[in-house]
Amino acid sequence: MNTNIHFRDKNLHPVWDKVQRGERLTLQDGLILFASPDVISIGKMAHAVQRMKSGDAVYYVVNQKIEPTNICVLSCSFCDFAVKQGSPEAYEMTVADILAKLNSDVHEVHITGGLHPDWPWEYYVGMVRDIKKAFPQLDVKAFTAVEIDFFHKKFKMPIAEVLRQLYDAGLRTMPGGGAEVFSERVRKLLFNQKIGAKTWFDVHTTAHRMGIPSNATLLYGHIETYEERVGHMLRLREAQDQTGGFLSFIPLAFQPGDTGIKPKNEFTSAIEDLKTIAVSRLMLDNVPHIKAYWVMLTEEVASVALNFGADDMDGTVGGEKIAHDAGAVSPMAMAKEKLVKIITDAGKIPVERDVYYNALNVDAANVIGQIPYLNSVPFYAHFEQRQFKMLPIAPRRMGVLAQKGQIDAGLFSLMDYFAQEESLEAARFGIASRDQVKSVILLTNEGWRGLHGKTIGIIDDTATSVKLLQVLLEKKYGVKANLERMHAGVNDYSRYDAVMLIGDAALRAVKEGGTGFYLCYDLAKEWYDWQKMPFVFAVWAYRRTLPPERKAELNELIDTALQRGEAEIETVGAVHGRRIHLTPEESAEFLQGFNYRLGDREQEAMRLFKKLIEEVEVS
Ligand code: V47
Repeated sequence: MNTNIHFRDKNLHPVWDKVQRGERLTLQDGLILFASPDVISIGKMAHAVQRMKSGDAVYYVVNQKIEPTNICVLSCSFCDFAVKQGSPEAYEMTVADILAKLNSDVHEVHITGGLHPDWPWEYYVGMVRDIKKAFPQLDVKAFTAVEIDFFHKKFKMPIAEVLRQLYDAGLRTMPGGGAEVFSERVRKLLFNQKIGAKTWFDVHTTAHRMGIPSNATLLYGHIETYEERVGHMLRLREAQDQTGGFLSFIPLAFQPGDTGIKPKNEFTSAIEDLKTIAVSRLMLDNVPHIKAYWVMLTEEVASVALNFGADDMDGTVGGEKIAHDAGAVSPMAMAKEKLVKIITDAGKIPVERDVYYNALNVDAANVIGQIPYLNSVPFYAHFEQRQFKMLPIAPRRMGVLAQKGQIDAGLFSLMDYFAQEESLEAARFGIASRDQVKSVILLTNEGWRGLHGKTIGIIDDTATSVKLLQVLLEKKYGVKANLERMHAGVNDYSRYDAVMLIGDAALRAVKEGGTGFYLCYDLAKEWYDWQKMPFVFAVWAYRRTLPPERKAELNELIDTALQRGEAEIETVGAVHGRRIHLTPEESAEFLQGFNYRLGDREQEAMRLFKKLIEEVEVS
């Protein structure tokens, strides 16, 4: 990490050393962070981690919050939203009321509400199904673990069955609410009728295993201690190690309102909010995104949080009531243009996303697409950005954004470069195998020829490796199989006869196993054994319309960064590698398997592959 921090609090030194080495922080480290007055240094550490994970990207989604009813069988003391049936403030929405709040610009609908004593199961399933039918472009993020557990008990169905029926109706992710604080002490005092940590985790991990990713929240700033806050993060980190299904963590600042827990105007301070965001980023090393939920933080604090570890602003959030009923002073919704401006003003790239954090649109100049895998680290570790901004993005998505003219340069998947040769100019840098790579793999229990007519799950990220697989299947082995893309979060492979993984996901599967398959084919090795050629996976390319001096500058920046990266090939991947559980030696050995400069043999290999894919496409 190329961040210099001048610590005022010397107690933070050992914590920073650990962060730089990619080592995990402990409960004690978390407490040191919360106890420290050196908020700026904590923010800088968190920002360095944020940049390693998300580059300059800050995500948002055009979303609508729907709270179908405020009638709730529970009475949690921190909640000013819920009322009892018959109360003058009670409301109930019909599906028609809900549909009237949505439109074709919305990408995500976030549904949570009170636990209604009378509504039938079919109402909930029908709500999701009807929303999806009326607005197919929209992704449904619905029902907290508290609601799922309520359905499980009320309708006498196992949790997995509740989730399966909702998934079949169109639910794709779950929100992170209802976690509050994973502390029995706090639960007994503030929400003793509500589910505890065990049930919350049971619901989320069941969802993850079914391919439904989710978020996690922490309600802070009421009666909890720092130890309870950090303990909460550690429990989440542990669960994430098991399933990998949490997409984002959202610290929710307590809004006192009329709850009586704190005086009405005793909001959390901006310092407390920023510290909590930063500590979350530092503790939760395995959670991809930290959300600055502007509704509860205020727009001003949320915008500063974008340099304190947060890389997600949630979204436009039309229709929110839970926080506003408890006195939140933020507006009821934010225009997309305003979100974009806040993110731009923070020096970041506004990235409009879907529920899985796939980038749909970026709205900035001088954006460089960055492949977020270990194999690309030698390009980026010493890349001096100057006026450029970095967007880590899966190879296939980078191609889509380049096609829209939203990316100026990047390490493109070879197939995307082939498809856009007219608008993209290649440099002589890229990622090529020598013989094997270990990070483009086919996992199966069949030999190659046994895969004829079978279904192969394909990781969603890939543009080129999927073509390499097709070429190998059809031209090398004479086999035709059904290739089916798996969406993000799928880690139950039992319905596939084989799966193809790339990048860090492949490296982890090779190292840790547990995929249910015992054969592992390295596609680069398969190619090499067949053609005695390297395989080019990715190529650096620039938009042809970039001014020549900009292209020359980029060429020089890449070359200089790569010279340093290659000189340090033994160590440059150690921190990234540790995140995916590789030892520094394993990371070094892995990186040594690539050529990063594309010479004549690589050019020849590219031409050969192009010819073969044309033949496969024709046949
Ligand atoms: O679980 C209730 C909290 C949560 C108050 O997953 C309060 O993307 C502050 O979970 N002050 C619901 N918070 C909101 C939520 C959420 C929000 C944004 C994004 C996502 C996501 C999830 O609101 C509840 C509870 O923890 N809450 N009352 C209050 N007075």
